[in-house]
Amino acid sequence: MTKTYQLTFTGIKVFSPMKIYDWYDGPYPARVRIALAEKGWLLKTEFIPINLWKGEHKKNEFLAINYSGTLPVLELDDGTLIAECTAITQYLDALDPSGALTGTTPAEKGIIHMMTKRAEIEFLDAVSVYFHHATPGLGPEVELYQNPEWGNRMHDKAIRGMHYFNRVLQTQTYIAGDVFSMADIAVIGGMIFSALVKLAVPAECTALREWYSRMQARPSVQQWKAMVDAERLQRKA
Ligand code: GTS
Repeated sequence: MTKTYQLTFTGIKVFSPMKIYDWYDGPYPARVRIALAEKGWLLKTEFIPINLWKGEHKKNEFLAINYSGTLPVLELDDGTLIAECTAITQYLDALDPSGALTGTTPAEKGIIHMMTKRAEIEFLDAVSVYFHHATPGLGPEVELYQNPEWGNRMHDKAIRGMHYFNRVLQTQTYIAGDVFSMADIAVIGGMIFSALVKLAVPAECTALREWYSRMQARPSVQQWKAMVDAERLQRKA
């Protein structure tokens, strides 16, 4: 049985820490960390580092945890493993429907799902393929196959994606409409990855830039950033 919430003798539900396998400054892990922060659970979560730069995510030990060899992965108290940022976010939302990140009405749920998928396909995943194929990526020990032509195509796709989301944001406040959602978090992941690989947001994408400034001011994003900065400092020391 999942014991993420436990009922105490006073009848008050208390939080039992969740376990997440991730790498502290990764853009996909950022999506789940920001979702956790939105719910006020970031500092109550246990993070187990899987070092991407050493290729730990491709070792058999981790592949037994996630067949896809990617981060993040959520492990529940009973050993249940949930990979994929969208699936993890959906799980968190089901625990706390009050701050819905995945929608409340059927239409909202459908649109948020669609825009999240679009954020991945058209932007975030494209930036990721660019990183792994057209740049040194995680280094020669980890990147055993690279296809720079494919990577560069994905670079162009990501830029097209930025223009698409810029158009979306010219007529609405958030990626999936008028409420902040998992779709915004997916595009934030794309922006974080773009910054890491020095993929600049085109100057003419003013709506996207303005939206990102608003997102960066959000307490959840600031909390994620503070956590990453603290760990970066700690690792340097
Ligand atoms: N579809 C997956 C999800 O949404 O969770 C993709 C996860 C993913 O690609 N995660 C990255 C990864 O494991 C983590 S990070 O690059 O953002 O830090 N990449 C390693 C690799 O070799 O692809």
